[in-house]
Amino acid sequence: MLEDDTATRVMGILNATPDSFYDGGRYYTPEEAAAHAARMAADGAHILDIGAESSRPGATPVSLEEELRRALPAVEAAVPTGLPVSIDTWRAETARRALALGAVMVNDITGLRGDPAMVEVVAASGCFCVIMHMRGTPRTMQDDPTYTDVIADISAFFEERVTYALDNGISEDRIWLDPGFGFGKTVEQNLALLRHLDAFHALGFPLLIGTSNKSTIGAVLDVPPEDRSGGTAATVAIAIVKGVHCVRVHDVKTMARVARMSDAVVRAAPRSD
Ligand code: HH2
Repeated sequence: MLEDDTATRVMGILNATPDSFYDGGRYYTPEEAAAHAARMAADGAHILDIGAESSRPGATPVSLEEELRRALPAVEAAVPTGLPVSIDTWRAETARRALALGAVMVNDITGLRGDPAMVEVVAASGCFCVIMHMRGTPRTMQDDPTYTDVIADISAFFEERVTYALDNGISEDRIWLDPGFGFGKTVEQNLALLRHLDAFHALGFPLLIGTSNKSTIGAVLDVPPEDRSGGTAATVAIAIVKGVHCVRVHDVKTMARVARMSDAVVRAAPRSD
């Protein structure tokens, strides 16, 4: 999925949820999901990420049955675009069923901690896997998030999780890491994460980040979710300067342009003079 390493990958978000903080309720039916997937493909997405359970702070988990009912038709709607499809879930059964329908990546916001069966599903399928950092669960993650050193603590978490993944049969070349912008971090900690994103390169895995329209942008700019495009663009450009491999975004058309423009500056051939 990273064959041509000159371009930042754009992961388009498709939330088949009624309650996501930004696009809740918009792509709920299979027809809406298919139309949105096709639009994101036309707009320059490289990967489509399907989620069926909101992870916004304080969100209540849905049942497995409900997650399957929402996610599987959306995966079926996204696969025909021909783009790699990622399933945003922490449940092994949802991952297994989505992979059987053609998904090729599991995006697990719990970093393979939410369901003990997940590691085996990922290892057996040979799919890609995003290991994301989150402190606590979506319900509890914003209760007084404290770290000794946010970057060092997340790095230590990644080291432990990567060891777990490798020990359980996931191939090294299938692992991507995501520091979890907005997951159990204060505004200051989220900004520090972006500022020091390059520190995670030492671990040797592709990096993904999802800043799109999140509340840290709202806190800095004092604007509601639907008015955070400029702030999102700034975070995407900065993440690319810091060497991220993939950005997870809602507005693919605009952010694909931000990514291409940033790439043109950052990934140009080194100066020969
Ligand atoms: N953020 C959200 C959900 N999944 N996955 C990864 N790897 N990284 C992220 O930053 C990330 C994620 C939350 O954003 P969104 O899907 O737009 O909202 P909601 O959880 O309310 O559906």
